[in-house]
Amino acid sequence: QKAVATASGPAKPLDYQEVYDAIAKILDNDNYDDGSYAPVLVRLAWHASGTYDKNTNTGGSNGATMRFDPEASHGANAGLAVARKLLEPIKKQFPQITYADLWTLAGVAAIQEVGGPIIPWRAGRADAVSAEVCPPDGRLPDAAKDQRHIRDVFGRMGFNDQETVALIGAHALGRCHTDRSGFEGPWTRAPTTFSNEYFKLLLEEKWVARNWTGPKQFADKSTGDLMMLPADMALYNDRTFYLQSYKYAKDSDLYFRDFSAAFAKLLELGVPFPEGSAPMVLKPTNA
Ligand code: CCH
Repeated sequence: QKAVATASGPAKPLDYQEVYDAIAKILDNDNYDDGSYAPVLVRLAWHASGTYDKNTNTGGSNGATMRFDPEASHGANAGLAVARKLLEPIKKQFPQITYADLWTLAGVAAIQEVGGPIIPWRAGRADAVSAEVCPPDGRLPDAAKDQRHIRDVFGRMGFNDQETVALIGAHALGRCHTDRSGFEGPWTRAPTTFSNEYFKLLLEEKWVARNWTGPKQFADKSTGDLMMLPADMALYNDRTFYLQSYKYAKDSDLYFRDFSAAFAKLLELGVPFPEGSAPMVLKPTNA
């Protein structure tokens, strides 16, 4: 990391644990959604990274290109201004960190602070200076589509079926908002706790088409309070995805290990880290 020289001598190098702790402090807010910004920060880290195309080595978290239009206005990114704005005071407090590092670190902090696994994280992303390197629209998955599309999109990023299923299990967290995606509701009854609940519910509940005027989505037959997107149902309808989901529903430790590896990989897709850079472990605040 670059040390900034000041009148009183060289500034001390950035301590990423301090940045982590500052992010951890602003996660809770009783007046926002289910009481935490963690889910929307996880979604920001994912959408910043999931534009990666392994064939052209374009997209991905390097650059933090979602600061610019057209990417900021891509339909898939609706609502993520909330997450980007939330992190502005942290960027002001630690001007040395790049947006690209900050957004991915915030995703790590969000997962860890709501009870998820430790995610080894690396610094070294640079910020783009203009919109020229924004990825084209349409690289993130379409929630209305089925397993063929999901496999195509995650395959383009470089993920296999097992990693794809592990990543989508992040829908244990958060909810859909009608004013963002058009869909509505949470996937689990504890949307601010990281867990394998998504897989348990996907396999144990009976899912029926929701009767409403919004886009096609599914509701649990017993209460109608929970939801699945058509793309979530791909994990039920595809045999390989189903068997992997079953493993995660049965074995929470396995799920946590696999999610950690897949999410760490996601955040690093396409990033040209400096030679010798190594992943670090940031301590959860309750540890
Ligand atoms: Fe997702 N996701 N996601 N998702 N997502 C939405 C919300 C969250 C898809 C569609 C949607 C991943 C994969 C997929 C989160 C994390 C991940 C929403 C609602 C849609 C639609 C947005 C809204 O209305 O606010 C589809 C399709 C796929 C793959 O096929 C992956 C991978 C991750 C992370 C690893 C999180 C967290 C949320 C909740 C956000 C919030 O604000 O509560």
